[in-house]
Amino acid sequence: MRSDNRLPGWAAALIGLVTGAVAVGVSLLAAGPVKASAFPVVAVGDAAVDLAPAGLKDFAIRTFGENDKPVLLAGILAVMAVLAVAVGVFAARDLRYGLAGLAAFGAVGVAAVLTRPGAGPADVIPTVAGVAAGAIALRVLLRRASAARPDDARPEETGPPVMRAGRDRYAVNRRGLLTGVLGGAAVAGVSGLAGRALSSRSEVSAARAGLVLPRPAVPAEPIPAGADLRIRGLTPFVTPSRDFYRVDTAIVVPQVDPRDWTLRIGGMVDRPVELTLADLLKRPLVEADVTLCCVSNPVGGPYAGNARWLGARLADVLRDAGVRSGADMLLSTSADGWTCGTPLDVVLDGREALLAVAMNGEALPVDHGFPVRQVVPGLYGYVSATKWVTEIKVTRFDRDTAYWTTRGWAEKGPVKTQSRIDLPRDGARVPPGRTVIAGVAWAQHRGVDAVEVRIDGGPWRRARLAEAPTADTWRQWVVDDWDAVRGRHTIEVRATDATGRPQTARRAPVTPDGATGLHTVTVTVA
Ligand SMILES: Nc1nc2c(c(=O)[nH]1)N[C@H]1C(S)=C(S)[C@@H](COP(=O)(O)O)O[C@H]1N2
Ligand SMILES: [Mo]
Repeated sequence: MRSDNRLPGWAAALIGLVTGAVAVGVSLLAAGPVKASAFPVVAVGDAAVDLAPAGLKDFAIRTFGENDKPVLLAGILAVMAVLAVAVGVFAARDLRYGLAGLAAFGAVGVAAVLTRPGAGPADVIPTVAGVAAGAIALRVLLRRASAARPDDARPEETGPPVMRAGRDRYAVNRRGLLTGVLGGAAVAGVSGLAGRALSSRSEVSAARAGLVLPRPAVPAEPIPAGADLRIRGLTPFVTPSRDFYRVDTAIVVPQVDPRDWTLRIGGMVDRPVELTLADLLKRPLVEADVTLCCVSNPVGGPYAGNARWLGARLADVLRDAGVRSGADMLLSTSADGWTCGTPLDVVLDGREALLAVAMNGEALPVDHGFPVRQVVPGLYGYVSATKWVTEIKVTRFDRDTAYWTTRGWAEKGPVKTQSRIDLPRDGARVPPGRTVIAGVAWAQHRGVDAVEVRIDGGPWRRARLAEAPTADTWRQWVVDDWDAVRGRHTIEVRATDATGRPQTARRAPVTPDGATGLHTVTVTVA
């Protein structure tokens, strides 16, 4: 199989790239009807997220924000492109080397796919199909491109004329290569697009659209008119679902069919139960306004949002199962295997800890945990807000650990009091005169009692607080009597919670249990 007609490097590289593209396209097509996590590129990405050191998540969020996943996927594709070029170059020497390289690719893909939670044997099909298609493409492309040198041309060969590269050593059948490359690119493109279409025309979004939500047995009070100061540029009191921040480890979010969904509750309980969605919707549903925030939110950062949730009380569901004494933690697991440890006493203390089915009057968006997620006021998301939740084990902190706590984050994650300046923006230029300073502050479940602002290190001045329906949401605040004079000015904010504790000015990083410090912006008045 050794070829005497060495292809020029560029041709071998091109063949490798097209081979890789065919493999990726065909595996995406094969994964379409299976599931996203069986697409090896995504599986490798998911595995990389899980294996990455804790500091890297933090770095990724800080650097790329909510684009961290597209950036990771682009990185993986770039690495694959380099490896594909290598496959092409080796295959040009000897097809067997190229095939061995493809097989190694496939082995990594199969390993990644099989280590995904809930993976079954059928999940390797997309990888195997992709590698097989890649192998065929590699063979065909090499055949088409390799031109027989005139001295060893066999008589029956009647193909297009042999083009010889400048240096005599290399020969390439350019037309054969070109048509092969175009054909390969077409196969890759069509199968990739078809695969994407298959997976996005998902039954889950149709089922979500068809879900009929019961009326709340315990409706929330209407949001007071004074909760939203309606100042342009100020974060609205209710975050529209499409603008709600998203933080999770899923590269492609789990598609959970509500008809198959169940929630198993076991561990230290008297009566393990398994609820269907219909069971859950039969329970009295409670509506609650709750502000969620992420422990990875830097001071002044965007990872907080406020929504009206509808769900069953988690405490009632647990009481039905009969929690045994000695338990102090709920270990919840999502459909994609992510886990979360929530302090049991917090869930049972009477606050509106929910198994939520709706957000802002609609079934949960798939990105935010459809069909069911946890919402617990007063705890950071990583210890409370399990999306796509499928299992809750009643257990103990000294027996079980969860996804982030095994990666250096604190076991318990009570939300720290925070305040943020939305207006004026950091670095803004504003004209002299009356200038509005406004933002939001949160101390979920304790409530915000005061917000103060200080300019250029001067005296603290009280901000006017907007109303808040409960202690579980953030509060808007405004200072509207600042007479800004020309020059550069620094504005700081601090909140005091309803227990009377002012927010600490001491700066702490997000790890291990949430950032502290005062949000500070600098503006130029000119
Ligand atoms: N299944 C699952 N649920 C999860 C996470 C996750 O990675 N996987 N991340 C948690 C974290 S860290 C936060 S801050 C919240 C964010 O919820 P949101 O994406 O709806 O804003 O979800 C929590 N629930
Ligand atoms: Mo988070």
